[in-house]
Amino acid sequence: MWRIVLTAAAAVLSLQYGQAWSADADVLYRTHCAACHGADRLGGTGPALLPGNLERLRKPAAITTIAEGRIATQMPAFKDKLNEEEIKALADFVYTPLPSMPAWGMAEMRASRIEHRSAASLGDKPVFKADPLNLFVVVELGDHHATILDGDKLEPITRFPTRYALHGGPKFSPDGRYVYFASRDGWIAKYDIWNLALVAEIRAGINTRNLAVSSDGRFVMVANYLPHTLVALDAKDLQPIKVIDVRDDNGKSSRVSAIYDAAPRKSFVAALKDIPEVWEIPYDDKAEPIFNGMVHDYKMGEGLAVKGPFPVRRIVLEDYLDDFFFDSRYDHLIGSSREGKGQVVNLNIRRKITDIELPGMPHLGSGISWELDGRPIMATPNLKDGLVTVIDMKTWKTIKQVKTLGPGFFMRSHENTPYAWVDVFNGTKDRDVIQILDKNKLEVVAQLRPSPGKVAAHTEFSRDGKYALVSIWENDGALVIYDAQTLKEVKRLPMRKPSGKYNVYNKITRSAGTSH
Ligand code: DHE
Repeated sequence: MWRIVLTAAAAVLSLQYGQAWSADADVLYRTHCAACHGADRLGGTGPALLPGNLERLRKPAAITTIAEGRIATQMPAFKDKLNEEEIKALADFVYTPLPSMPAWGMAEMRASRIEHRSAASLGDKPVFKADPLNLFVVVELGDHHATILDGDKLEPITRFPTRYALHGGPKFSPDGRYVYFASRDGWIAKYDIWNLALVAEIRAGINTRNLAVSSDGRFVMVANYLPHTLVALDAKDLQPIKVIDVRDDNGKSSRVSAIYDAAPRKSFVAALKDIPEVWEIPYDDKAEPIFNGMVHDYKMGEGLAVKGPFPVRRIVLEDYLDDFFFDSRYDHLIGSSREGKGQVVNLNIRRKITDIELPGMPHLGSGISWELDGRPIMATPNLKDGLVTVIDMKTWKTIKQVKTLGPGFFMRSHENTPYAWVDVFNGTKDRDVIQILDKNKLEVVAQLRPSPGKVAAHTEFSRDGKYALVSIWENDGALVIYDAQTLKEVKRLPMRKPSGKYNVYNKITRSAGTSH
């Protein structure tokens, strides 16, 4: 019965808005897509499915995506469940504009904000005995919780519920006391680790990418897919300070691929998904907006000139950036598009300085760097090919493509270990393996299978590099802790699909072996 009602309602809507999709598309969407992409198509664990968000995906490619699934994402293939006509109807449906787009500006954000604890009610010493810098925050996607783990005793201190579907690395305040989380549906949460207490939450977007915390601890900047905005929050209490409309000179708006804090530059750096530009946004109070080297009084939104906090310095490129990585001084940004084109952008002279060979769809957000024979090098796993690409960061040439058992997602190391650990779970086989690369020989020298048959993913090291923690990425999963030198298992803690884990010290000191 409900199917008939829904179908009839969809037909009425379809006629009302003159849309191209058939009534059944609405039902198909609710049955197969809504759980991940949201009943309203505004995104959930999967991205929003709206014409504005699908600009870089032409309709034939969307049809292939629905049929075959999408590499490096949780998007499954539907060709065994849906016939060609149904797949086409769904593609038409997602390219149809919504009758009206929900607004998510200052007013909506302010109304969503929850202050759980006032600063005055929180003590300024840790309420536990463990080393506050050798803690791990472990995100458990299975039941949307996070665990705070003592990195010396390797025991959980507390476990608490999080918002639904956290994604990207949680980011720490410079002293390591607070951690900030972002969920795919836009919720930003501030948690006081010393007091084991949630401080505040705000919904900063409808479909959010990630967040960055300024190196002076004053600001949180949120990158959104929907709306096309960057949102600056006060790191103290998550009050919204400014919404930056993300548009080019012609008014074309864009999703934000990701935002990072470039600490030595005292600025945030954002890459845009639908406009080939990188934006640098200084949080130094005296900064001026600059456009390709010129001070630029640039217009955005309703045509307001942007002065004051968070001026935008724009660098125009020839190609989009989906994923990127920085050198240790944040002079260079190494970026790639999902199509596999790599480029190096010098942030000081504000232009691309060279193209770079990155064929296997690198996951640069997971790249790491170290010194080889006195030269800085970077290494990145690839989402499409079973390769770790190693690049000389002086010449920007590929030194080696190290063959792995399959395409990987995350690569991690530590200053005190000669090894880099890489997972290979983005392929179809050997997804339970972690491979160990020798950082000097640039060869795979060992492999671990922590739970045969179960996906093994994402490594993070303890503060001193003594232990390496690996996730068993299953609902009845675990954190498997290895001695990083002997590669022997030390301990196993049951967890619910632990995804990323983040060591406070390694993050706030910007260890070259991990993401920042
Ligand atoms: Fe992530 C980090 C992009 C899919 C788990 N992922 C990041 C970051 C980016 C990114 C830009 C760095 C943000 C940061 O740390 O602030 N991720 C993407 C994608 O474009 C991609 C391929 C498609 C998408 O759905 O958005 C993608 N990511 C996934 C997953 O399917 C994963 C495996 C499961 C999930 O949670 O959705 C996943 N991504 C992660 C994790 C990190 C991450 C655990 C943080 C790693 C770290 O150590 O910092």
